[in-house]
Amino acid sequence: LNTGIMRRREETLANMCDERARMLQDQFNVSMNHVHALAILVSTFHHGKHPSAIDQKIFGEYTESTAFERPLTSGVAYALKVLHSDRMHFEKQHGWTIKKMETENEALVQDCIPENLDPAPIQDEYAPVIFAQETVSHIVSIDMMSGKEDRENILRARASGKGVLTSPFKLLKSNHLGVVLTFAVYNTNLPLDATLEQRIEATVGYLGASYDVPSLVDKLLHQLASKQTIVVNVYDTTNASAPITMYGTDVADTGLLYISSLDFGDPLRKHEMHCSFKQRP
Ligand code: WA2
Repeated sequence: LNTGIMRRREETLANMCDERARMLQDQFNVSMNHVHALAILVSTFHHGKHPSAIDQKIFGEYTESTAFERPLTSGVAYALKVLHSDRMHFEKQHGWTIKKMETENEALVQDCIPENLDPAPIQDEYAPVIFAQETVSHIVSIDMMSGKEDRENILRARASGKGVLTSPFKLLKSNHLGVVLTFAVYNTNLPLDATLEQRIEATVGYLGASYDVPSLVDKLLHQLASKQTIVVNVYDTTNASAPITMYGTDVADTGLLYISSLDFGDPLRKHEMHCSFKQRP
């Protein structure tokens, strides 16, 4: 093949890949900003108003009718920070016990039927979900600190005051890998240089969004009608020597490969989009 054609082919791949990566990153950024705004909404109208102006019904309706503002998310939910000393009072008030995410029986956890879940064992503190968008109503009453990825996200969110992302993991009631975005909700306006202790003390809850990456990226790529031309894979490359596939299936290399960088706003996580042509020239 002549080098001019080769160069054009490389350029086409780079442009297509960068365009898709930018679209994914922009849509992620848009929804991240809206999840942040939801955290402020909960702070203002649930914690900042007595009595609270938000209950499950209002949260469910509001988040469902604003879902179009959060592309790529499969649902949002709010978990409360509950110390062990407040557990009894909390459970009596809500009329249910705080549930554990992990049980001996993996199948039952994935089904996520609350009656099948065990009560959370005694811990210093819990993060039970009290409000949820209809699409993730199955996580209401589950202690989010009892799941490894969710727990790490909660601890990092409240320590940083920023939106934080998990590594890809299998979400409840889903057969796909997904990621969770978390913002901490505080009961005071913390100074930018607040200490970790101040941040933990001021934390009242956690607003989180789940992203079912494969189905949502699929939807995005379909809008571009190029699925016949290029193969797209998205990776979490936080651990450079062990990338995790978030989207796509590793297919036979057709020679040309182009890598676009992706920035999902959490400096601790690294992501990349890998593109190649489906057919050799
Ligand atoms: N949301 C939906 N499905 C999940 C999940 C989750 N976490 N974890 C596992 N499957 C309420 O960070 C607080 C949402 C967690 C937020």
